[in-house]
Amino acid sequence: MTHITDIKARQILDSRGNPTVEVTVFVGNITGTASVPSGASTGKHEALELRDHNKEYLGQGVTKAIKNIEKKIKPLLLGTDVMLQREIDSLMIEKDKTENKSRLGANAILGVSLACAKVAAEVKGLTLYEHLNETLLLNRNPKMPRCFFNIINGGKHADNKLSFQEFMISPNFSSITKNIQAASEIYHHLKKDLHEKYGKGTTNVGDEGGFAPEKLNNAEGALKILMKAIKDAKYKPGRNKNQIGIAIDCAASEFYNKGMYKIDGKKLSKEKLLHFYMKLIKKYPIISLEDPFEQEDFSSFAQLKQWSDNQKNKNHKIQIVGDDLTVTNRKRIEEAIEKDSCNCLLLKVNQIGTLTEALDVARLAYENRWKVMVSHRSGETEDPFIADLAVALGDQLKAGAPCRGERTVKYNHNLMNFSIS
Ligand code: 2PG
Ligand code: MG
Repeated sequence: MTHITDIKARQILDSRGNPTVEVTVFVGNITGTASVPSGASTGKHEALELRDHNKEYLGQGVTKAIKNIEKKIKPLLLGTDVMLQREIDSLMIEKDKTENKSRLGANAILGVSLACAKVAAEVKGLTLYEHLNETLLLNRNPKMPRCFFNIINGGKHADNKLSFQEFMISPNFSSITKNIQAASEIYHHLKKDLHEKYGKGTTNVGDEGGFAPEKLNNAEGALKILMKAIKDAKYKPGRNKNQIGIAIDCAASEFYNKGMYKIDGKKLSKEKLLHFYMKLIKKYPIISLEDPFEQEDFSSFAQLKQWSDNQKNKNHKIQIVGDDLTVTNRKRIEEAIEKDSCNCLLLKVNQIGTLTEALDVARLAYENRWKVMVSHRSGETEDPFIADLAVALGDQLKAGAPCRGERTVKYNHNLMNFSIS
């Protein structure tokens, strides 16, 4: 028996203390439970997260989404074969009938979609990553992802003056165990270095577990102290094997206004910002830049990518990641492919709202020789789903700092599977 016999949903709290959706899908007495994350620097074109907008929880409650699961989605899916993920997701999309899943709520739909995958894996007797890998039809073996640890937080994720949202390190050893160890050691050296340079009270952490020092107020200051922490921890910053690369999520839409970028106290045109990135790439071992320009500017992304592709020095050929630009949405990704704006897709399941659509665009990205970086949201839960998804895709994972339970649960989950290389 593999048909859905019951669906239950409840409101739980996410890592920022806001309500979110948790769903359990039943196949007889076998269950799968999944919860839905939530972003802060959300792209304009993301699927809609349905919130109550009433007096409870400052309007952030998700009881409408829960009701939609109980009253609309459950009757629709009872009796459906849980192995048919595509059919399940299509039924919900058809019932919703909107472009951005605003009728049922992308949070309602996604909770059910992910919980179905979990129970299907259980029914098959597979791990979730094995089941997802099979569902993907990718012809790739599961593999431990390269991890990106966000250890300095700014932008919308922190109460400080840094304009760029995430400063990440990405250790490049061949084992996940060693990469997590290196990230943790660098993280603790960074804490010491911040204390020494800026004094006490500077190592409080932001939404994703990275430090958010108030006195550190510009991108180069952050890059310099990252380099110091890497060296203090006795690692080598760099772009090669056994070195530590640096990645930035600029989240540029958040500091863009009327044609200008307000960054670290200065106002820059897109041309000046492009030159600033070129300078940083030449000076620091940056391997990946996410959302360097605002979410409608496909052509500035493309200009940076072309400049980087054409560099003779292979160290300056970097990864350009689309997040707010592409929002895990097929149409936006097709536009980015056509305009040659990126070479890596940030994959966030809740930006689009079903697992099937997310897996489809991961395939589309690979067909076009892009990389895929599976990503958490700044508001997370204790659900390690994305850790399995990243292993199933065998590429890259960003899941925050090696600190705070809702982040470490993802890394720890993969450590438990470290026998897969
Ligand atoms: C991002 C994400 C996750 P948020 O911009 O990549 O780091 O942030 O979830 O706030 O959109
Ligand atoms: Mg981003």
